[in-house]
Amino acid sequence: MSKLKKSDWWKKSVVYQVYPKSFKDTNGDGIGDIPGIIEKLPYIKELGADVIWLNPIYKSPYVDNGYDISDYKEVHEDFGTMDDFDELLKKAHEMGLKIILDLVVNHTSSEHPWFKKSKESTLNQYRDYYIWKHAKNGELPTNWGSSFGGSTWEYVDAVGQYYLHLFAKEQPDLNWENPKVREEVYEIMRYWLNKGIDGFRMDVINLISKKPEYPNGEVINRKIYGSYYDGAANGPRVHEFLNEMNQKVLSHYDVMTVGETPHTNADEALLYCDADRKELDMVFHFDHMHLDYGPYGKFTDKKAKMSDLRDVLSHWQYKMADKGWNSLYWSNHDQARPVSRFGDDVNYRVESAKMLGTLLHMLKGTPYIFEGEEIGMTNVRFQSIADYDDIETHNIYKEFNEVHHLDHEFIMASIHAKSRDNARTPMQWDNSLNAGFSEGTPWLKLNPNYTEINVHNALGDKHSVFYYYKKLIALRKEYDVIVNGDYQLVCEDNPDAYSYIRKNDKETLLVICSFSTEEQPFNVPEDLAAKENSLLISNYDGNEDQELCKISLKPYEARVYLLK
Ligand code: TEU
Ligand code: CA
Repeated sequence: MSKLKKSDWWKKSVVYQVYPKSFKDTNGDGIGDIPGIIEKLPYIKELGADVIWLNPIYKSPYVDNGYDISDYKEVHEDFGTMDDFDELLKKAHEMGLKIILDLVVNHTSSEHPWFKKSKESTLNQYRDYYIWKHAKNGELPTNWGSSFGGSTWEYVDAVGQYYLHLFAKEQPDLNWENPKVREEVYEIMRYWLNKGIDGFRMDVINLISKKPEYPNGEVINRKIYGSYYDGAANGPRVHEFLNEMNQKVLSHYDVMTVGETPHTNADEALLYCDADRKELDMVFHFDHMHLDYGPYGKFTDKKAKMSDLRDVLSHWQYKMADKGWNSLYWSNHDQARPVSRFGDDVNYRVESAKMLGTLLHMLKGTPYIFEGEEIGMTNVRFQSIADYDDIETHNIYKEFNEVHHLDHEFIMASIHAKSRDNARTPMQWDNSLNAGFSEGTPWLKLNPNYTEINVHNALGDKHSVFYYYKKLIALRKEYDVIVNGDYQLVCEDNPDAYSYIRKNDKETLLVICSFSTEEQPFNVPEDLAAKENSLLISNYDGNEDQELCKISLKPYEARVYLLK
């Protein structure tokens, strides 16, 4: 039915993201583990996902929850052993599930043996594995501010220089200009690929090539430091490096790759994921994640406008129409819960969660579901900053408090809206102690609403978000138009509903998603209304057999019609 190449299996796939630390604990230490993921494979299979993306499981001091790796070929002991991993991979494959791992190679942990040697003296072979600079005119080498607060430069007495860290100071940036570093990375990749994993999600992969002149960055959003993006994002050699990685490693395996690329527009994205260029399969852009940024950057408590969302997603759909491929996501381990952020988690939790699922899963691209999204898990609202774990959240609290003198309530409202811990509270399996996540004390408190919102309840209710997601995934397998059809926006001036069609030679799909909390009339364009229609899915009952010319949409209503 489809015109896809066999090696393009990822175009037909749905990815389920597992945050191992918060998924399922089997030994009572309060930390999710690999045996827990094995235990829950049937659940992921039941949902219908094809690929599991695991956040980092490697050895790490855990300053940034595993994104600071001290040994790329060891499994962190909290998660289990390499045998556990091998078993997970085997069991997943037996069930027809693929596994992709997080590749974090813009930086290592400061506890990585390479860095420990690099900072010892200026005369050793690991010296050039990292980025060392002298002060410039008595000042820091650049004005760049790190993602987690403070400067990106840290001074080391023993060598009389500063090293670069775009993230925490415990996450020194690798020097990709050094061919030895690149070979080390390729070797690590081969190690895992030879085990049989099915690909990589590549952490901030567009930051690996820095401008040689190290320009100062613009100071925005009430920050004291400048942005590092102009000097570090999509730098001069990034495509050369990724092309080399593709040629030396990826092209030898049948795998999928998705690069995380902050600060990358659709034209730049095409350079990464145009198949002819042989770099990556797709990237995660952040354009829709930035729509609710404000005077305090990400940590602004503000709602995105539907029309902006429609503009951004449509722009990416059109740009990737012929070349490249979209990755579709509402959330991940760094983002707030979608139903709280883009929907209404108080009055229309189930309806808006389903509407958001519809909108995303009917677009052209590969959908990613972050654990818990499929049961409509919501943001958490801890009252005390002490209940948060995330390094970014703590640094923001400190900065807002000490630099901007904002009051506690204001800061907590921003944290409730945007903290990464919204995504990281443990998975809610049932209404028993700790939501069935752990028999010990969980590393991060649970969202107290687990007594209501949990997998057990979802599986027992045929109207749950879970079964709706399951149906969305099943539709993708059934209708080629969902995978390959062209995208076209319709009724683009409608203030409340986002609607589009997907079209191939034979069929047309009409997708209508209301973002309004009120009932609203919706005029289906005449040429579409004139066609024979069947309703494939809707988040409200009783919509079958309606005349299509003029319909009325209930709060957060979503409908998908197949037109012939
Ligand atoms: O995130 C990269 C990234 O762009 C983040 O700065 C993101 O914008 C931020 O978390 C939003 O608040 C990746 C990982 O996904 C993240 O978990 C890591 O902390 C980071 O890289 C460093 O490895
Ligand atoms: Ca455990």
